Amino acid sequence: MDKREEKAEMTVQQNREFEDFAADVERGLAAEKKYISPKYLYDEVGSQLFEQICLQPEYYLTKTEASILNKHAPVISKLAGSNIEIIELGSGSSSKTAILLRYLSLHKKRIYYFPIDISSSILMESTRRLKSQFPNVSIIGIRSDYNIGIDKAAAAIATAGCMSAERNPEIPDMKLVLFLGSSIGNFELKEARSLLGSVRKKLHTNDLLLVGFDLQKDESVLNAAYNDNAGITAKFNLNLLTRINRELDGNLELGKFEHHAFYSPEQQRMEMHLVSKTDQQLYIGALGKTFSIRKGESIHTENSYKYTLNQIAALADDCGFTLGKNFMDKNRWFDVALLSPS
Ligand code: AVJ
Repeated sequence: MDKREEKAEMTVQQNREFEDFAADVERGLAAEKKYISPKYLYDEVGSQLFEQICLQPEYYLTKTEASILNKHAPVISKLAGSNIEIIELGSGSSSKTAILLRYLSLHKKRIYYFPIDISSSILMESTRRLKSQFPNVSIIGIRSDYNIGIDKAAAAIATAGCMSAERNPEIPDMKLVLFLGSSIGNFELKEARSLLGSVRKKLHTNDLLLVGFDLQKDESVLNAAYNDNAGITAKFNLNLLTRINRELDGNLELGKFEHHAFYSPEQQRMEMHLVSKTDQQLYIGALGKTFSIRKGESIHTENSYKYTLNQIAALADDCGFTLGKNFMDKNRWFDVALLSPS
């Protein structure tokens, strides 16, 4: 592709993303219970805010998962072959993957790493950092959401596999798929099954899947994690309105909404909402439409399901995986589940 074609390609993709966002916002704001998919929280600013959330004292998830990976990296590394392809869904800053790469790169001959993320800015930043940190690892970033990302990674692997066979005989002998951070918690059980099911179809007997699950725990711990004192989670949630204003020419006033996050024991999930403080009209220029919202009515922006070990085992089983190991912290707040094709 030359520069001009590259640009044209770019525009086509950006157009499609704009259309998707506009259509999803239209559907979500017209619904009886207003909602917008959490994937739209991650524009450039949103992705940076999420990185800040991970540093907040109340947000135990990232720290706990990192400590689990630090502790068990040797075992995980031993299970992997000597030439390995790592595919990560929703790689973000890749900071937790760096823990594994640090260990794997000492012991493995050849490592390909395909980080997949929806945010191009964070993907470019993290691939640049990782390339200098791990010069021996081949890193190919894929900007995409999960479903399309898996296919793109599989295609890239096919090409990379050919390239590596030409240059050296070390053809990767296994895939390690990473789905960390409890991002799986954003999905309804049905969607989680379909996502893991489609990952399963891409894997062979010797491949492995690591999935980070946030576990059920005391409600006060959960509520604090999504209502940090510094107000970063609130900013992260409200930034969705800024994104709508910028990308869809909206007139939404951030001061007229409130961040609301709470644990629902019935649904076994954290819910995040933007609650309207007044009766108001929401005008979206790109749609040429106005949506009414009442005082106290909310736009539901995220679910974050919390799992039990039994639910994890059942999910693995439903998707054609055998649950090999639950790597957990002492408190049993978080689980990194190791799954292999049954
Ligand atoms: C990235 C989906 C795992 O649900 O905990 C953090 C996103 N939302 N604080 C989560 C999030 C509010 C996060 N995941």
